[in-house]
Amino acid sequence: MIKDKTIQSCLVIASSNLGKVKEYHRLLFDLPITVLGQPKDLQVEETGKTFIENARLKALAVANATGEFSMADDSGLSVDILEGAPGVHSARYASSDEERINRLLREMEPFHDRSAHFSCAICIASPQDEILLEVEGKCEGLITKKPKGNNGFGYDPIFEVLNVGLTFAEMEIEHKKDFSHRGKAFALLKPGLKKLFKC
Ligand code: ITT
Repeated sequence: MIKDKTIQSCLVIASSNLGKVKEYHRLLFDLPITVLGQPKDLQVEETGKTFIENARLKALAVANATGEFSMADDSGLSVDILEGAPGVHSARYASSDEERINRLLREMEPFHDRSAHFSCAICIASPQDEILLEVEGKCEGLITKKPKGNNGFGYDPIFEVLNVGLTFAEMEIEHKKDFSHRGKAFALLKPGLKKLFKC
């Protein structure tokens, strides 16, 4: 049965990353949308070459599996001196957040230039296999020499926001969204999301 889009009120967050999911709950809290988690056993292969391609793949797979609108986020850290690595491979760079951070710090040891940016692509898909909305946000910064701060997730302890002087892990979730790649992407998404959910 094709769902009537005029009564759409549920949105599945197509992510198994608890750090991301927590940030989306915060970003969506003032909208009258019922936020659902994705099925636990669902694995989507990220075969895209860009963040937006991977966000589309995840959003379509989860919308299809659940029969609900879904929102996927593909994001990652690109380091200038490493020619954009780890980039779309950020999650696969090592097997835990701690090992990913250690690997990146090791690879950057010989270099003086610590410039990097975070990217976030968000895509909303329908169960009818349509991409409804897609946006991208970026945040410029520097890779620190050692981890700083205890908040957040992933690479947050080693990413210092340009001209702010704090790592994401030194910011509260509320503060991070004002600077982050995800906060910026979501700000671009929000008007379209409100139209889609008629709120
Ligand atoms: P899903 O695909 O299920 O959403 P994932 O962790 O595999 O989860 P990605 O493929 O988008 O997500 O990989 C993103 C990687 O970049 C992952 O290692 C994250 O921890 C890291 N990352 C993304 N946004 C981040 C942020 O705001 N702070 C720190 N690390 C971040």
